[in-house]
Amino acid sequence: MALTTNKAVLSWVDEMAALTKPEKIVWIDGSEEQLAEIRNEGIATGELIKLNEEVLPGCVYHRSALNDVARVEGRTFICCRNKEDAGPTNNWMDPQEMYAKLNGLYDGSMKGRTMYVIPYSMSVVGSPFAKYGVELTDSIYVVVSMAIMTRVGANVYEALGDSPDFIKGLHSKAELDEEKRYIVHFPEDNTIMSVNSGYGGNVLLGKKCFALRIASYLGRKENWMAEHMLILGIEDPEGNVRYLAAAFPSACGKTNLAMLIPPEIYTSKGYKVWCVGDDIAWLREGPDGRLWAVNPENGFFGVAPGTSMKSNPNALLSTMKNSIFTNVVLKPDGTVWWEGMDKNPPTGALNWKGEPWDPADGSKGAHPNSRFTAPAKNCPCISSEFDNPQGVPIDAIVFGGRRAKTAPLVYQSRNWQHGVFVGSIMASETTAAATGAVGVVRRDPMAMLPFCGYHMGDYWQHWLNMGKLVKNPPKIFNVNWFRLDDEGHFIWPGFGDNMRVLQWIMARCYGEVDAVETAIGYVPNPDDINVEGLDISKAVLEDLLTVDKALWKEEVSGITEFYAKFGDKLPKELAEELETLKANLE
Ligand code: GTP
Ligand code: SPV
Ligand code: MN
Repeated sequence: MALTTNKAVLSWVDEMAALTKPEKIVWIDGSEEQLAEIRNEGIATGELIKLNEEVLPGCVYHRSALNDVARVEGRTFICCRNKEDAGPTNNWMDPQEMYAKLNGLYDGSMKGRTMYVIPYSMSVVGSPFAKYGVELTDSIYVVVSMAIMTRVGANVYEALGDSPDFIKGLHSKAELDEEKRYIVHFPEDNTIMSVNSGYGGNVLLGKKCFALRIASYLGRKENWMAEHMLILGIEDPEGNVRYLAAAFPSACGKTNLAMLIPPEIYTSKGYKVWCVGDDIAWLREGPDGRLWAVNPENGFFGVAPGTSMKSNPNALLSTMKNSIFTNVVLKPDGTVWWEGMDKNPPTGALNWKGEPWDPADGSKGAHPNSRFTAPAKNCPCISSEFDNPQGVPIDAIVFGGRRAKTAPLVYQSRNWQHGVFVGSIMASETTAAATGAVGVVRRDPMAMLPFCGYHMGDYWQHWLNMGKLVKNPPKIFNVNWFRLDDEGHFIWPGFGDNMRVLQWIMARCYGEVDAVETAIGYVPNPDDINVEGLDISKAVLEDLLTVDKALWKEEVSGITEFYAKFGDKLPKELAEELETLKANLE
């Protein structure tokens, strides 16, 4: 039975049901009883596999199709009326043409299946940041995942009342045909349509589709920002907590940084790090003129490989109950494994494809983009402010990517405008989070290349405008944990030791430490990075902090080429910053 009398919801559900022709419609109310029933149905059909109840209570395993294990950027579209508004970095098609094409693909796609109607909120229901969505899907995996990743419940209908102001999301697995796979956004219609996929980032429509692509478009109209950022709080021994938000491209360390455990020299003094979010931040000016942020999600969809009790215990502990594991190794005892969890690959297990797996044959057991889906509340270091509807005040914005060379361990921009430039020139090696080549350096401005729902030039202008609108904006930094030595090893230890860099960043925000001005911005005095308890020589640290002018001149040509794509949509402030950089390198 329908759980709402909202006419816009009812007529849209009717219309989509007439198109996709499901056998029945189930209205999700968010109750544990209903979810348990649906989970059991998924277990009965094999869509989900129940895991060991003693070790992993409430957990299930899921495999996506072999051709369907990552985001598909080439098949992701922004369909606004004017092609120009989507910009040079998005795929575009005329909305009417795209609706016609999709209607063909959805026609009867749910025959013999159930259509689930999922009401969900991004951010706490009733928060000034909150936005509501309804996702229609024929996938039980999507229902149980959305119930972890977002706030699902009939209270969303109450908050919505009679308003048509919700994001429509239609998802159908259809035939999982990769030639007919489309992830489409109609920002002018508040609509998302996803078809022929079952992979998280393509089908959990609250996440990248809504909370980044649609939300970035809404944020520009409504003077706020939707960003691919983690949010964390650093508590000092006196109990003050200061927050920062950091944008790194997919699989470049947001989850790891957001949950970091500081080195012993910090914990022994009473420092703590609290996680507010690991992937998405919505930011707006607060009443005090600072920039405040919420994490609109309710769970973590994290990269499994490399997650261990050594590298990220907080993430691993988050997955110990009521979680979903996708495309990892399934052990005979009903537990899971992945590369980097420990040094003991299991025998007698099934690999991510569901085949008997012999670790000795050299193949990977888990897919490199295998993931866990875990409730945020499970995280031992979840912030007390996680559910605060007002969010947290942000002192620093940090950009970063995977760069073998060029980018130093950390540097600070000279001011907001220069900081926007620093974000706009971000580059990083591609990872397994999206289909295509891995390890290729590409420009990924603000880590939003695959997620900006409109013209990237307008997006940069919006960033510049926000710096003027917000009376007391955060300071902007750039980090790089991924510099390699000549043998191809990471020079910086990373993970928990990144706390040493965060401490310098916070000290800069509060005017507590000096810095050295270079061509690209302010770099730490090597003595100001605390390396106590770390086996790293001063020479190596100096090397990590060097700004190699020859490499940066190459960088300038790369940026010039990239900026040329944006024509007269490139904000003049950014063109000026590029000129300044060029001059500084002479
Ligand atoms: P998405 O969920 O795809 O947006 O990714 P994410 O940014 O949250 O990435 P995540 O934290 O899951 O990290 C992905 C990979 O980066 C893992 O393989 C980690 O082992 C590696 N990684 C994270 N932090 C560090 C670090 O400080 N140093 C090094 N060398 N590797 C790191
Ligand atoms: C990313 O790729 O940046 C992710 C995973 O966080 S997905 O939800 O698939 O986009
Ligand atoms: Mn992400």
